[in-house]
Amino acid sequence: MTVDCFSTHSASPDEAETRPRHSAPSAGVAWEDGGAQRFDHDLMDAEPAAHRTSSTAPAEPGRAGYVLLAGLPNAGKSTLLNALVGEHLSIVTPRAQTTWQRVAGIRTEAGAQMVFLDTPGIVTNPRLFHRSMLAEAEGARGEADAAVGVVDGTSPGSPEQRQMLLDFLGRCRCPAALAVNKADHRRFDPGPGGELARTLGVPAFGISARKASGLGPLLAFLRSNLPEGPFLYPEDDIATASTRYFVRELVRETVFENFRQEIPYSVAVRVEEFREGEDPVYIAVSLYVERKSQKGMLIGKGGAGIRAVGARARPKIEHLLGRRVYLDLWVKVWQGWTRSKEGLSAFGYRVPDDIA
Ligand SMILES: Nc1nc2c(ncn2[C@@H]2O[C@H](COP(=O)(O)OP(=O)(O)O)[C@@H](O)[C@H]2O)c(=O)[nH]1
Ligand SMILES: [Mg+2]
Repeated sequence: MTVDCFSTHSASPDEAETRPRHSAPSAGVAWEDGGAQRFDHDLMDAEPAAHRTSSTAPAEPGRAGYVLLAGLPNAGKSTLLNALVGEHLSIVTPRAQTTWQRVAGIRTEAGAQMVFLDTPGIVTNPRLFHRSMLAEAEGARGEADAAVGVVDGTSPGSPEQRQMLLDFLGRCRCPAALAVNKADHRRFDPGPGGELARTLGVPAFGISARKASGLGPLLAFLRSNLPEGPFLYPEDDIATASTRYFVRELVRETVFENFRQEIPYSVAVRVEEFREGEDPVYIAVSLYVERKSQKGMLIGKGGAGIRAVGARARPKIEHLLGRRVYLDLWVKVWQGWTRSKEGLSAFGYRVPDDIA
């Protein structure tokens, strides 16, 4: 396997803050060519969950549970998760099907803890890749204590899509509500969403996930419908996944920002090394494409394409970690990974039950 390596690192180490929450050092980019790749350890998910500060699990009585966020692609599910948790946890792009795994974000308030599960959009595409994502959404539905169907108030979707959403939400065995999203948009029309809610026999709430407005009544509904019980996670936690997971997602999000057409959907990202003990933190990330021709496109002329990904992803990762980062990006080919169950499972995608 041929491998290309590209590194980006902080240009001015001395300027780094201990916790650059909103201002990361400016991007300086170095490009290195070639080099051998090591796969000697895979620490995937070996680190503790992302959290604001460390704490011990609380014993506060109250309500707690998992809340499913489900809907058609582009409805605003990931934007809503981020608004509910108050952090950028889930990838948001104007393009469909960028969330591929459930992303859990935690909101803890006095007496209630909600673990929101952002899921891939509901689609009926026979390709294994899309079926994998639908299986992920269905799996999350099975675990939910409450569900929010997110609908795009500016675009009702086709009759087939609406039926699919109805079927999907109709199979929830828990209290549910609809969030009719994008109320800030001039083309917002709550009509079709309201009709869907009536058909399902659930309440509808008009919201704007982008502006984080209208969330109060939705949250009140969820709070009163969650099971009584102790909190599931420490109060300060905002996510259940490891830092590595978010590093991977930030690189993937950047590929979506920088590339058009099929490239982003063909890229699987894997964190190969994460050396927190070093300053800057050393992170090696592999980007797998499906075909040799895509490798050339991702790398770009003279490495410009992949360097741009590194330059844009690195400040996001530095913001997440609050540390300076040396980011090594490696581009590799895994022929047809989205079409094989070995490829899907190697990158953590769910393999639908009927072909597992
Ligand atoms: N105007 C407006 N746009 C939104 C809102 N919520 C999401 N969007 C946009 O809709 C697109 C899809 O959002 P995303 O959260 O990725 O949708 P998902 O596919 O359901 O996860 C993105 O371009 C968002 O910026 C909203 O409340 N108002
Ligand atoms: Mg999404």
